[in-house]
Amino acid sequence: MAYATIDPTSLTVFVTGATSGFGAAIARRFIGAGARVVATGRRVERLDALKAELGDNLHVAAHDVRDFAATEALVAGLPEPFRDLDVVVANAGLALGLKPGQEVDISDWHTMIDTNVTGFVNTVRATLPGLVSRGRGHVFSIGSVAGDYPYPGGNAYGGTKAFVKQFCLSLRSDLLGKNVRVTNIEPGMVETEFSLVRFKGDEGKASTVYDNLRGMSADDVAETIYWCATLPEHVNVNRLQVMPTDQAFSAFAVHRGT
Ligand code: NDP
Ligand code: 8X3
Repeated sequence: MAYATIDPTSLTVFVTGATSGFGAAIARRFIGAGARVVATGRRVERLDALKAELGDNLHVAAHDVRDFAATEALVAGLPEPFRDLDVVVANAGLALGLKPGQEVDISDWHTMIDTNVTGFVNTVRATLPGLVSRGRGHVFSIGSVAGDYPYPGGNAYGGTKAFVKQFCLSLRSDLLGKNVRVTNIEPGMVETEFSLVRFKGDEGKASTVYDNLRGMSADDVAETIYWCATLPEHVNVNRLQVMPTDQAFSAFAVHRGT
């Protein structure tokens, strides 16, 4: 007998950070499968282009995830047939720089924390009551291998992704019995605008990150989310770590001679 998955045409998906990278790929994946998608971000011209590409099953809306009131108003004001969300992908986020902690610009730390932590919880808090009251839903956070393993210069970025991971595990406990699933996706290197943002527009530096390796694409990440979201309702993937085959772990660093 065929394995029964969730019918994607029954789903309404809300994805933040859809003007680029993972978010845009997630919107394309779910729309391609017949779902309805609400795609958000700050760059209105990118949202308009996505709308022109993906059509009537896509609703776009601009907001800054750091602004809880704006996020809550956006969710409350969603038009039919986008109002009853099933899948929420709190994806918007960024890394800024790779400097050691003692040299970092404090505003970079603040921006990462405001976006990846405060913006993330804003999205979850604005959407969760609807999922719980409808007795069905799935929240996805985008963690990172940087939240699992430390690396030089990962400081606040890794900290924000460790927060996301632990927050989601706790949220699973809160939601026991509510039929709302929670999954933290933890990708390694994926070629998007992520490194361009991390290196503040330096295209040369950004492209060397992905030079000469079989990296993962945003489509690979979108596929893992689509898979988790369409698994039968009684299955919850708690955490899913995905890396390019050509990325792995390294030995501990040791300083000698002090
Ligand atoms: P991109 O830079 O391509 O996309 C980031 C998205 O986040 C953009 O759509 C951007 O939209 C949005 N965003 C950033 N700040 C805000 C804000 N304040 N309000 C609303 N939207 C915002 O990067 P990725 O697609 O790679 O990153 C997506 C997520 O995946 C991030 O959380 C990132 O940390 C995580 N990640 C990325 C990995 C990678 O290697 N690429 C690996 C592991 C995790 P706009 O600027 O229009 O607002
Ligand atoms: C992005 C992956 O390894 O650049 O979260 O931190 S990494």
